[in-house]
Amino acid sequence: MTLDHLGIALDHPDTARLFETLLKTNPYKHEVVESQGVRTHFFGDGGTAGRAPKIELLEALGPDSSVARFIEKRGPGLHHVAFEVTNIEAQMSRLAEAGFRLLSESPSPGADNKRIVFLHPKSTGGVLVELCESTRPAPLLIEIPFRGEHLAAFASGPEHAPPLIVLHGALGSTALETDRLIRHWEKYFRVFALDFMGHGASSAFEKTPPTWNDFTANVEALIDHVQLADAALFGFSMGGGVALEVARRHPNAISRLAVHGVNVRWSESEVAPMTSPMHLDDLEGTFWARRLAETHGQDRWRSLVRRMIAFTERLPQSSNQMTEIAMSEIKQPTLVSIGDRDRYFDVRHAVHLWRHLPNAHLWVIPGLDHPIQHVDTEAFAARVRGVWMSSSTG
Ligand code: CMX
Repeated sequence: MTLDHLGIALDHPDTARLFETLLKTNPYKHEVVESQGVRTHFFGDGGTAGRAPKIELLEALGPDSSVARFIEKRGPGLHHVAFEVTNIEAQMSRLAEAGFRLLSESPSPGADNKRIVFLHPKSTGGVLVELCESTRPAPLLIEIPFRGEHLAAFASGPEHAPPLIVLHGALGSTALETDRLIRHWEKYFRVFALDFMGHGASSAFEKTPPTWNDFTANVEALIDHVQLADAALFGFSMGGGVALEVARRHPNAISRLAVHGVNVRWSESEVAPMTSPMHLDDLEGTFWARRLAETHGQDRWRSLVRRMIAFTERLPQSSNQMTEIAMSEIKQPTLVSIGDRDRYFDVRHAVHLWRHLPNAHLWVIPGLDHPIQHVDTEAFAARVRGVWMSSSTG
């Protein structure tokens, strides 16, 4: 059993804002769970397996909701503690036998794609305890041979749904960054999410610092391996730059595009603030170092950071800048989105890109910083899908 989330009952919807300020992020999703009589707001890692516990803010939908009764009796505040389990029925039998009072005989649907059951607080020392089990099938791992090693891609969603390729950013991975969006998109698409070479579940590829061409070749290997045609393509940050180049080279494979937090024309002064937090001496022992070790492997992350510093330092070279002619060759409908508080990229880059792409929409998101973890997942994923659905591919 691992701690999955803490439930906090709100007596006023505005309290959700307090948590946005406190945690310095937006909820990654909002969800109404009619069967529990609540509206929920989730903060944290987007439900990525093995990550830090989440915070679930609970608003009662009406006076009959158990959350409304709780607030009436005890006031707002900590409402329940939820543990993730892998076999909820087995845990229920074990706990019933041990004398705990279960509030239902079988699990019911809860928020965040979970089956849930509660233990009465009178049998758990005055704390309402929830057990929850994820109902999402694990994505299928595809190992793609590439230059003597392998790339990892994760397939999920209905097999015959339209294909969608999803690309993460530099030093990120599917699990760390894009998985939370995929949980929305996999209801509508057959999603293929790639971990770039050296990143996440892909092999280390330690020999040389990678180039844009190498990362583009990673996506081409996925397209060839799965035989993709007419696919949508989403890329975040570095993945967005790669997505643009893949779309330019392969108009038959890629039919629509969305890029978020992207830049394709760097100056020296923009590169410096990107590389300075990556220096290993300063990184050791930090939260980010722990995240990098979890994401890319304890024995691999330092070497990846070194190679990505070298990659980033070369970005201002003219061969790494996307020309306006190249932009004009990307004919697919494209959504270009960026936060107006992006710590790395000026909004003007997104505007420049939008102006030179022949068929693009621009979406500047107020108050949003660079990390994809900061987007309101459900609203963002729905908007991207909406633009894809309404775009004409001519
Ligand atoms: N934590 C601690 N104690 C709680 C509690 C909570 N969240 N909710 C109620 N209690 C206490 C009450 O204070 C009361 O104690 P006293 O008798 O000492 O005053 C006792 O439990 C019984 O409470 P009650 O108001 O008479 O309420 P009910 O028995 O009708 O319901 C409970 C209590 C826990 C069974 C009910 O709230 C319940 O079924 N909860 C589970 C469902 C739920 O909370 N859903 C919302 C979350 C949804 C989600 O996460 O998706």
